[in-house]
Amino acid sequence: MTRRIVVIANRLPASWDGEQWVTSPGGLVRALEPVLQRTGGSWVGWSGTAGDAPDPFEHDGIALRPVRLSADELDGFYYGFCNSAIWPLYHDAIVAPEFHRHHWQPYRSVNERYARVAAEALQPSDIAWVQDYQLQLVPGMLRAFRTDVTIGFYLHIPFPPIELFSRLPWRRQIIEGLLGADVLAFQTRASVQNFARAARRYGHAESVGRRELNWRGRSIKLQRAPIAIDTAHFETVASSEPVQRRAAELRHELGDAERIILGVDRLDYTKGIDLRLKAFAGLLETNRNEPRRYAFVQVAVPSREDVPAYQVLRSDIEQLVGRVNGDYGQPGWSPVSYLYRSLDLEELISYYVAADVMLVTPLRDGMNLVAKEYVACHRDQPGVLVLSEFAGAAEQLKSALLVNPYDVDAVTETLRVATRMDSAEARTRMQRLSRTVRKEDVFEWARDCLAMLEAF
Ligand code: ADQ
Repeated sequence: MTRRIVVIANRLPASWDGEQWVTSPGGLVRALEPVLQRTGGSWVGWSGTAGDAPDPFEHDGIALRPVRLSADELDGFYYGFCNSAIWPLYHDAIVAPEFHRHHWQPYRSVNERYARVAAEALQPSDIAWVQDYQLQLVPGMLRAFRTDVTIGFYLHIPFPPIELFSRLPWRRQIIEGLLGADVLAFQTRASVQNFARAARRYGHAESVGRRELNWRGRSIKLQRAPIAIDTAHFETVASSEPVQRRAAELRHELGDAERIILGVDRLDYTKGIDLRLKAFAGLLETNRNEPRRYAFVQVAVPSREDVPAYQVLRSDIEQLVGRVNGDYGQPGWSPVSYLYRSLDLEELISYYVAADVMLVTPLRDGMNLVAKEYVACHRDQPGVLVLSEFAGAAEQLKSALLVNPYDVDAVTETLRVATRMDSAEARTRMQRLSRTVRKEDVFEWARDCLAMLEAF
């Protein structure tokens, strides 16, 4: 990789903790940091604080270019269009998407601001790499400002089937915005196909084979590039002495239940936390004679607390936790432990290590990194992954127990199988999963994506 890369994402890769800039956790930053440092690249994004943006500055060897967002823009662009229209629409309309002109207008103007800041940061022959659903108009806008750079776009969430996408009042503008890119990359084959169909219908693009479009005289490549994790890091931390000790402690704190089942998600209606709790209640119901055999831990990270649908979800889930514990608990013991907070990485990994069964049952998910993280933490220790068919990860993690998360009885039955699986089968399945997450880690993902852009 020799060309300079400018990443354009909703957020900068660092946030202000009141005293200093701290690098944000997560695989994307971890994978891209070394490439950006080596090629003298930069990153365009919002700092996380509404109001005036800080001047451009350097952090960890990367030039950061903050984009200004006012509190009003944040309401219309981020909470409004991004998270009340696009997010639900692209996730199967699990919650009804809200389409408002007063959200679309700030989406457009904020996208234009990102494109302008990026255009200033770019030099001839650079690669501009735009990230995710918040910035779908940026590729087209950027192309209007700069014709001397290569433009890539990566969608972290699913691209929906045309039957859903066609509801969007601004579907043509979104398609034309995305078609400004030279390479459009998605998590799954299904998303690639969905996008190609929408581009033909609403952008009048022509397909040239399965992975290329022709649009207004330009060739546009479509790529399937499932995102991944820093597998080696998770493996190392999981086998470290403090984590092993903490995992044993957690098992004890959970009443030394025979089987510990774990769910870890941002608190989001796409994650299927409510149906999962009902499935666990089904397992308890059929095992009333062994009340303390199973413990279920649900860790939920606070998310988008200003969006009404998320407030309703939180209270629904809390009621459900109360009901299951009321129905099946005993004095001094509750079958569901519910933690509404973010955990630091070491503590999160201790939970992964402690869990016999990981229950990942989103109703729709672009990829789901939690599933991959659990596998990485169980390379040398028993564990069973139950995974929704509707997570992008299911295209790769075929040796998991795959379930339809809407079928509560089937999830209960799968949980029963998972909690009783003999250790030889569990080991074989985990070894296969482990090979996949080792081979296809986040560094491989970044290499794949950037190689495609570099070749353009
Ligand atoms: P998310 O919807 O946030 O991501 P996911 O892929 O599971 O979903 O990533 C969540 C990340 O948050 C994981 O790395 C996990 O470790 C971390 N996390 C979860 N719970 C935590 C907790 N309690 N404390 C601390 N950290 C926690 C979006 C898309 C996904 C896609 C990713 C990446 O919705 O489909 O996989 O982007 O592209």
